[in-house]
Amino acid sequence: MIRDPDTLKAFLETVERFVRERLVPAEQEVAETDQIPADLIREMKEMGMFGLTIPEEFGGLGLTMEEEVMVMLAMGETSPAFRSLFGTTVGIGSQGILFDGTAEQKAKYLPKLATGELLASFALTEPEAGSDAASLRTTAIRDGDHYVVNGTKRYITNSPHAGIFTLMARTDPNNKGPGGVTAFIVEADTPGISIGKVDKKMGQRGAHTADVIFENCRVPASQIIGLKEGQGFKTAMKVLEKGRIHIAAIAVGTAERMLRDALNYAIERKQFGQPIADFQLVQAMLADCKAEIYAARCMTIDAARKRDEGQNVSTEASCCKMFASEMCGRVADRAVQIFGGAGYLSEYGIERFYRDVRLFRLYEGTTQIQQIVIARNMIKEARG
Ligand code: COS
Repeated sequence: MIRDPDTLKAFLETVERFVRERLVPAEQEVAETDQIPADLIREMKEMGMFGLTIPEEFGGLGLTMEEEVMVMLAMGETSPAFRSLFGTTVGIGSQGILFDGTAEQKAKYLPKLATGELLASFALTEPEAGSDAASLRTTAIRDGDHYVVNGTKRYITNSPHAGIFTLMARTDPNNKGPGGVTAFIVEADTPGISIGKVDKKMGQRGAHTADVIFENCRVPASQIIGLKEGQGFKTAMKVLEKGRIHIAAIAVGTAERMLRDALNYAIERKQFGQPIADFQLVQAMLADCKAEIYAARCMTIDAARKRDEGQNVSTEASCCKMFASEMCGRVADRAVQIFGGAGYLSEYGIERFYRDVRLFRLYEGTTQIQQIVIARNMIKEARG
């Protein structure tokens, strides 16, 4: 749902200009230094990027899902690391508080998240619990009016910078399934929390992930999201469902950028006396990319609109996350192919995107998890 087309258009133009004039020129520097310059972070905060999804009453922009998709399509036009900087704060890190938190929890945290004063991370994955999220082993054992948390969370995006964690921990050791999991808001400066060394990744340099280790970390019972034990897995699933539409949009946007770079290169690069864009085998690759991007774009917008209408979009969210991320991988591969030998050299930038987008097929649910969600929903519906 687009609430006011003129307001959205003006905001999108601001984002597009920022991406074009400030972020694209900084891509190589970020890749080399693994740091996003402080002035760019400040500008993103000023633009409201950390508050995209936080309701206006808490100081954010309160974008609908469809509006958020439009912004992510625009952000896709540059290195995914820039999106990642605010992605956990507008997405998986904050939305659990918004969906299931108490009025006090929302009032305390959402305004600071909206301005970017506070960054949020989502702490679900563990060394032994990834796709099988319900098997997580981190424990939170009640002790008076606190819970004592012990365990390790892995690959936690933005954890070195986070002010709060949306933490999923097992409060009922006798319940090894999803019902034993509770979601907490844990402030990062709580004694007993330490952050591991920043992971060395295949791509997305500038976006930082690390382990988060909890050792006898005492968290007040008042920090349970919604004050209800045993609801954490459902909160996590709801958050991830929305996140999957967001990731689909960023995958579409990034694919569009790679295709444009490949098209421009194909028009400039001459072989056998003519631009390689005039060869039909190159044209086939360009056309396949265009059609697949168009399909993923339509799917993502459709899923967003249905979610805004209040429909259950579990299946659609997984369909568009799976299709868009896999499509983005194919586009990246063809783009490198069109660049030929230049595609393998870092100075042309396309190999960086090729590595960066590989993550889209993995995080917020692998392609195989999306397949499981889609098929399970189909079977459930058919059985009635
Ligand atoms: N919204 C609301 N509730 C949901 C839900 C959703 N999208 N998905 C599941 N639930 C609920 C179920 O309805 C069920 O509730 P009841 O017990 O009341 O029936 C409960 O959550 C457990 O669901 P389910 O039985 O499907 O859990 P499983 O352990 O079988 O796990 C998968 C399901 C595999 C889909 C889940 O573990 C998953 O999504 N894994 C991937 C995790 C992931 O994306 N990790 C990325 C890390 S963060 S970057």
